[in-house]
Amino acid sequence: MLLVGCDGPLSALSPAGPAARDIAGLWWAMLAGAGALTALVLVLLAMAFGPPRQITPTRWTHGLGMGLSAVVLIPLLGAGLWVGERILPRDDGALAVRVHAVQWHWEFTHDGPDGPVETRDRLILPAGQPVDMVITSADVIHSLWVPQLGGKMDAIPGRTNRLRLQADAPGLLHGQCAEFCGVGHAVMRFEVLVVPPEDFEAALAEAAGGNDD
Ligand SMILES: [Cu+2]
Repeated sequence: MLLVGCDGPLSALSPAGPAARDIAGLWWAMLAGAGALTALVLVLLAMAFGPPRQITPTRWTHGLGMGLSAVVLIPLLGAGLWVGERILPRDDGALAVRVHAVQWHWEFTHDGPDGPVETRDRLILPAGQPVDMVITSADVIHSLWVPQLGGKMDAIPGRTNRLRLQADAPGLLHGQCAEFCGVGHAVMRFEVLVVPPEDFEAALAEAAGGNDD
């Protein structure tokens, strides 16, 4: 029942894209691993109250100290590297959106059919294709996070960071600044409008029209 609380628009456990799915899978694997280790510790604790056993020191150091750590840590490290590498942006000509963080809002600049389209606190993405966020900051460190699409990426003054996001299907998702950045941090939220790829240019044109008002 507690897991019901893990659902919702800002939950990394209800993924809506491939990177978020990988991250959620890793989260569940780590939860299972932590559960297994907790159970093992409880078993060892229970055994400690039983009669003394003859366990050689080498068995402790090699078996539990090295063997168990290797069994747990090597797959976890491997999975972490694999997932991490898969969600990195790469030079494959993917769409890019410039993301500029300002105390306390987000400015998104999309490449529209008639030039750049700037939106405030609203990111527009085409469904089913990778889009690279090119992230900068005007003042302090912020962090771009759309939990249902992927991990966080810091927006750091004087630096450009990249984060690849991909959404499965059209819909409205939500994002939030994930690095405390001052009194307005809690309200530094934004919407992610995911549209069918064939409607992407129309959505940008509409957003550009809205900006002129
Ligand atoms: Cu913030």
